[in-house]
Amino acid sequence: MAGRRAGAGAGAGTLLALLVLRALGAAAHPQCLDFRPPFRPPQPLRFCSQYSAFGCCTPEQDAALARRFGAVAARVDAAMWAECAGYALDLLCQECSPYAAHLYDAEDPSTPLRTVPGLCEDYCLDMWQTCRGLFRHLSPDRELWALEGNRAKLCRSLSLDDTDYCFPRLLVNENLNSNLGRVVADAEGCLQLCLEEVANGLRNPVAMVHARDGTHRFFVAEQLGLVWVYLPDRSRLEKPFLNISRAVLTSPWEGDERGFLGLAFHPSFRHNGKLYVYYSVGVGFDEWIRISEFRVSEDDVNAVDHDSERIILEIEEPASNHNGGQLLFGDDGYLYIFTGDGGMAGDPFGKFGNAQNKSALLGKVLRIDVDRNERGPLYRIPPDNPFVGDPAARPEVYAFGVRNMWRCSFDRGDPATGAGRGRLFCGDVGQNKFEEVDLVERGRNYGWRAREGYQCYDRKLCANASLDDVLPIFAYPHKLGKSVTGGYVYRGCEYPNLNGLYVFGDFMSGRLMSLRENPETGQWRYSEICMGRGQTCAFPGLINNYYPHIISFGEDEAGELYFMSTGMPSATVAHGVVYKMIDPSRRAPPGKCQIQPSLVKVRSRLIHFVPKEKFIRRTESTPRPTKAPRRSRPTAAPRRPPHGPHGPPRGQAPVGVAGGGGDGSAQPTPSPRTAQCVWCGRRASARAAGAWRCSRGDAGAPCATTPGTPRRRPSCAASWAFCTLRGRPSARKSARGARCPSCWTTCAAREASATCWSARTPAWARTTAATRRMPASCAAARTPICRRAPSGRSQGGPSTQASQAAGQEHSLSTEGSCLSRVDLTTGCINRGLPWMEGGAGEWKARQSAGPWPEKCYPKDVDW
Ligand SMILES: *[C@@H]1O[C@H](CO)[C@@H](O)[C@H](O)[C@H]1NC(C)=O
Ligand SMILES: *[C@@H]1O[C@H](CO)[C@@H](O)[C@H](O)[C@H]1NC(C)=O
Ligand SMILES: *[C@@H]1O[C@H](CO)[C@@H](O)[C@H](O)[C@H]1NC(C)=O
Ligand SMILES: [Ca+2]
Ligand SMILES: [Ca+2]
Repeated sequence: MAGRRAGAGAGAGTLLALLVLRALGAAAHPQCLDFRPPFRPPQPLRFCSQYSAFGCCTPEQDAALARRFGAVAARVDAAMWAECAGYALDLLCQECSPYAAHLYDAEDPSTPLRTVPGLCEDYCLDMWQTCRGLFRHLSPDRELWALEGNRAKLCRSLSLDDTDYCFPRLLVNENLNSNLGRVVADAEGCLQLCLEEVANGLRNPVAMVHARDGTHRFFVAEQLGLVWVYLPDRSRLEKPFLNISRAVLTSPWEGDERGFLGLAFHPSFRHNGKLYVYYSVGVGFDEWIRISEFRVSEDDVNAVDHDSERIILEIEEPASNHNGGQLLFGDDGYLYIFTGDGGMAGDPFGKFGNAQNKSALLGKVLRIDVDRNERGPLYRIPPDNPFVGDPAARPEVYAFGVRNMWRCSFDRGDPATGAGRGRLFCGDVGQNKFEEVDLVERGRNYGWRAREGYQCYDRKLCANASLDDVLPIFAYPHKLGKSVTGGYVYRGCEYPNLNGLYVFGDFMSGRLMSLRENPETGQWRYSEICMGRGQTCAFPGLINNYYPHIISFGEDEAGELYFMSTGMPSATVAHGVVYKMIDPSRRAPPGKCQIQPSLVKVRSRLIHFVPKEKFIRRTESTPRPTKAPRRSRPTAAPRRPPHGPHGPPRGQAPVGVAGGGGDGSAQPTPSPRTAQCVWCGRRASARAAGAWRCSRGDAGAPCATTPGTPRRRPSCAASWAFCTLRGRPSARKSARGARCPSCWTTCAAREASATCWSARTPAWARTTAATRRMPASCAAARTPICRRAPSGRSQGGPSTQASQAAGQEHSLSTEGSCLSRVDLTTGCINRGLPWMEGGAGEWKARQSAGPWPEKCYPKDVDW
C-alpha cells in the first residue's frame, strides 16, 4: 500500500514524513471551541455581527463577548481605546469564528487552549505598534503579558505556523471560505460526511427502528431473529426485546437472503403495544415468508410477549433469494409490505413472472389494514387499494413490477413546510445491469421483469404498449455497485444542510450515495457520499471509515439518520456496526435539537456502549505540490489522489478511508515519534536532530497525519493585512493584490462595527466628541465581514443566486477574488456606508447609484 511509505523506516521515509508534516501543519477545518461544527445562530449576533450568518456563538455567548468588550473599554485609557477598539473587537470575536478551534488551537481537545487567537505576523506587528497594551486586558496569560515589551517574541508566540490560516488572513482564504457552511464536496463532487459509531457487535443488523412512543429507544434487529433495545444513551439491554431465532430460517452462508428481515411498530404502539415482523420460515421442505403481529409484554415495555404472535400473512417462496422484507406504516395508518419476486433469476415463475402478475403476492408492494383485527379477519383491504374490484388481481396489491425492494422509507417531509411528506422511496435490487431507486405510487407498475433500470430486460413484455411502467428516479450500473440498499430522506434536526437529501447505499460495493431533488424541475441530482478527507472528520468521537456491506438504513425517533453495515455478511458473524451520519460542516444551533425522552422502566441489565472503531489518520502517499496551483484552477487541486492512498480505485472494495475491512490496526501508522509530536510540528524550531520535541507539553497528542487543503496564498491576503492598518492611506497603495479594489471597504466596515460598539461604552463617551465622528449609520454596519464578490461575473455567482433563491443562509461562498462587504442576510453587497471615505472609487460611485440591481452585483462593474 502506497500510504505505508510515508510512515515507514528512516532515511527517505523520514524526509517524506517531514514534508508531509510541513504541509499539514495548519490544515484547518470549521470547528468551534466546543469541538463541534459551527452553526447559524438563531438570531443575528449584535456584537460579533460578522458571525451572524455562520459561526460558533449563540446570542448569549455574543452578549458575553460584548460585556468583555465593555469591560476592556472601561479599563484602558480613552486615547488608547480610540485607537484600539477595532483590535479588541477583532480578537474577542474570533471565538465566534467558524474556525475558532483552529485559531485557538482547540482542534485537538488534549492540547491547551490559546487565550488569544493565532494572529498573522503583519497584523500582530501592527497591532503591537499602537495597541500592545491591550493584550493584558484580553488574556489572563501572564506569560503573554511578560512578552508585551518584545514585539518579535510576542508576535511569534501568537503566530500560527501556516500563514494562510492565521487571523485575519483566514477570512480571505478561499479554500476555507468558499464552501463554508455547506456540505463540502471534494474535487470529484463527493459529499464529505463523517460517522459516529452507535452500536457494534451485531450479527447482520437488518433493521433499526423506533417505536414513535416518546422514549427515543431504538431497536436493532439481527437476521438471526433477535431484536435488541437500546436506550437513548446507547446502552443496550442485555435481554433481547424479541428472540424468535428458533422459528427463523436462515444460515451462516454469506449473502443468505433469508431470515428475520423487517419489523415495524404500530403507529399507536404507545397505546396498543403492537408490532409487526417479517421473517423466513421453513415449512417441511418449503420456504415461506411470514408477517406476524406481536404485542409487547404487559409487565415489561422492553420485551415482547412471545406468546402473543398472530400470523397475519404467509406467502410461499419458490426460491431462497429475493424475499423482500420491508414493513412500514404509512401516514394513512396502513401496513405496507414489500415482497420480492420469489427468487431465481429473471423472475421465471408463471407465464410472465410474478412481478407483472397481479394475482401473485410476490414482486409487489402490498397494503393492508391491521387495525381492529381482534375479532374477525386478521387484516382488511383498504377500500382505496388500486385493484380492489379487479378479478385478475389480489386486492392487497398496492404497486407491482417489483424485483426485490430492499429497504424503503416514507419521507417525513420538510420540518418547516412539510413538503415531500409521505413520498415512498425504495431501492429495487437489479438483475444483471442496473440498481434502481423508485418513488412508489399507488397502483403503478415498476417495470420488472419487462425492464431493469431504464433498460428492457424481457424485450417482448417491454414492447407491450400496456406496460405503462414508472421509471426509477435513479439507476446505476453494476460497476458502481451490485445490490442497492434503499435509505431515507434526511429530515432530522441536527444537520440542517442534509435536509431533503435522500441517502442510500450499495451492499456489495459499500458505496454511499445521495439524491437531491430540484423542486423546480423534479430532477434528481446524484452525489456520492465520501468520508471527509483530511481533517474534515477530526472531531472528537467521529470516525471516517465503515464496513463495506451496507445492509440497511435507519432513523431514530428524532429523525437522525443511521446505517448498518458489516465486514462479513454472515448471519452468525458479529461484525455489524450501526453508524450515525454526521455533517461536519454545520450543525443546528446549540439547544435547538434537545430531546426529552420519556422514561422507561428497565428490568434487564444494561450494557454500556463502548465504541471500537477509530478515526483513521492517514499520511499522504505523495508530497503536496509546493507551488500554488494556477489561478484558473478550481479551489483545490484534486485532494484525492487518483488512487486512494490505501489502494484500489473507488467503486471496488474499500469504503471510507479504510481499505477493505476498516480495521484501524491494519492501516499504515506513522512512527511513534511522529505520532506524538505532530501538534508540535508547527513549532519547527523546537525540532532537534530529526526528532520532534514538544514545546507545549502536548507530547502524546494524537497524530494529525492527515493532509489539509493545498496551501495557497489568496491574492487578497496580503492586502488584507494592509487593510488592517486601519485604513491608512498607504494601505491602498501597498496592497499587492491588484484584484482587490474594494479591500479598502473591509477596513472601513470593520472599523464601523467597532465604532458602533464603542459608542455604547464609557470610553467612547469620553473620546468620541473630540476624536471621532459617530458613523451616520451604525445600523448599516451590521455585517462587517469580508466576502469575495464574484469575479468576472456580471450578476453574482450561481451559488449566491441559488442561496438567495432558496432563502438560505450559508451565503458565505462565492468564487472570485475580491473583498467586499456583503450583507449576509440578503446575500447582497451592503450599500450605504456614507461615512466611508477614501474607499475604492467605484464603491463611492455605486453609493450614489441608487438601489443595487436585482442580483445585488452591478452588471457594469468588473469585480
Ligand atoms: C434466543 O433463543 C434461542 C432459542 O430459543 C436460545 O438458544 C438463545 O439463547 C436465545 N438468545 C438470547 C440472547 O436470549
Ligand atoms: C399468476 O399468479 C397466480 C398465483 O401465483 C398463478 O396461479 C397464475 O397462474 C399466474 N398467472 C400467470 C399468467 O402466470
Ligand atoms: C400486452 O399485455 C397485456 C396485459 O398484460 C396482454 O393482455 C396482451 O396480450 C399483451 N400483448 C402482447 C402483444 O403481448
Ligand atoms: Ca425467495
Ligand atoms: Ca423498475
